[in-house]
Amino acid sequence: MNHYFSTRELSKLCGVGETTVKRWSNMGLIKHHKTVGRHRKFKLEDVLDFISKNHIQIPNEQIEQLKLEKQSSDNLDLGAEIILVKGDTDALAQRLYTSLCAKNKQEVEVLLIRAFEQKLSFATIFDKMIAPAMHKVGNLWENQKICSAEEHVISNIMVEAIMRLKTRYESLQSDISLGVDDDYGMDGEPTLYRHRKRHDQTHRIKTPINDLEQDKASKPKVVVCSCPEIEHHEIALQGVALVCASHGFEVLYVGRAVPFKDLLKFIEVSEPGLVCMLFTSAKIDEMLYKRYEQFRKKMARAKIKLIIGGQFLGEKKSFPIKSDFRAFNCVSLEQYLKQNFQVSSSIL
Ligand code: B12
Repeated sequence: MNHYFSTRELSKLCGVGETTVKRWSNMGLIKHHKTVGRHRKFKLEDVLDFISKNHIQIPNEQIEQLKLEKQSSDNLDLGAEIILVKGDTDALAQRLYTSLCAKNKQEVEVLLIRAFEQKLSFATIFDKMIAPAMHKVGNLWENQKICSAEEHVISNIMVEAIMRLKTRYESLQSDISLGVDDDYGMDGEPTLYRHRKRHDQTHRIKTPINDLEQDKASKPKVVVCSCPEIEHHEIALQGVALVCASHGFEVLYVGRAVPFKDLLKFIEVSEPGLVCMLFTSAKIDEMLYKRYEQFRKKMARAKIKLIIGGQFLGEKKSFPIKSDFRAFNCVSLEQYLKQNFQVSSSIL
């Protein structure tokens, strides 16, 4: 359940119509906030307050459940929640950075999950929140304000929070497939999630995605997400994986520092439609460049699209890294996917 209620959710809880809830909020009986899309949202705390002051009859166990949820949401103060409701991504990035520096793991997790619940896309969460916050952490390390060990702890907190976000997303996906997504939507607006088709219970992605030029079959496109050899930065790759998954791709996440020969073997058996590769700081010397070029040419021959992205801090002018597409960030990846593949509908 969200920590904010939509008008519809609140009307269900109180057993009244949505118009009644709107009237209550217009009369100031219950406080509301507006989302970026100008929908009303009711904070859990205000709902509890309203229920008790107005003696609304709600089963005890439901009240207890709400109180439990309130406890778990209390670690994020109202200031941060308002930022989330307004979708102020700069303030969100700053807030994330502060929570990371304080090593406040729970707050980092809550921030990401709330951002997701407020319908920020994975691309926005990574481009506008995680990247700026992590770049600042990098500056702290570069200026010796934090040591390597501290930077590692912060990175691990970030990675764990992303994993939580992924789990949250996946559980929502399986709820949808089971048809229990009815309450997930704002103020009666049709939720985008409902456009998704039901699917079988395997881990394969359900949305039909078809390469424009090729097959129109319902088989999902497979994407392999990998770092090249000697590249240990992979946080952005986790964002790439989530962006692809949320557009219906089946993601095979290979991760950090994979030798090209091993990656090739894996690609032969998994037959992806595209490969996304991250270049943050991998130093591109002549030997690595040769191996990469061989890999790239094999991808081209197999008609597998190769998308690269990252900060390219180790790229040399003499060894320019070629690909089918160089993504500037996750939003540009999203645009590329939409232009080159038939993505049924973004679920975010
Ligand atoms: C976290 C971190 C680490 C962690 C990584 C943990 C992990 N699990 O990923 C650890 C501790 C392992 C690490 C190790 C090292 N690090 Co480091 N690290 C960072 C740090 C602080 C954050 C990186 C990050 O996660 N950013 C968050 C992501 C989301 O942002 P992003 O990379 O910009 O990605 C965005 C876009 O570029 C794009 N994108 C990125 N990749 C891709 C890929 C695709 C396919 C697409 C479509 C898009 C895309 O989308 C993202 C969202 O907008 C950076 C600072 C920085 N400036 O980034 C330093 C930094 C990259 N590290 C640095 C260094 C020096 C190192 C080490 C050499 C340190 C050492 N002596 O051991 C090693 C190198 C290891 C190696 N061989 O790879 C330097 C690199 C300097 C340089 N010129 O090369 C940096 C810049 C720090 C600094 N300010 O000096 N690091």
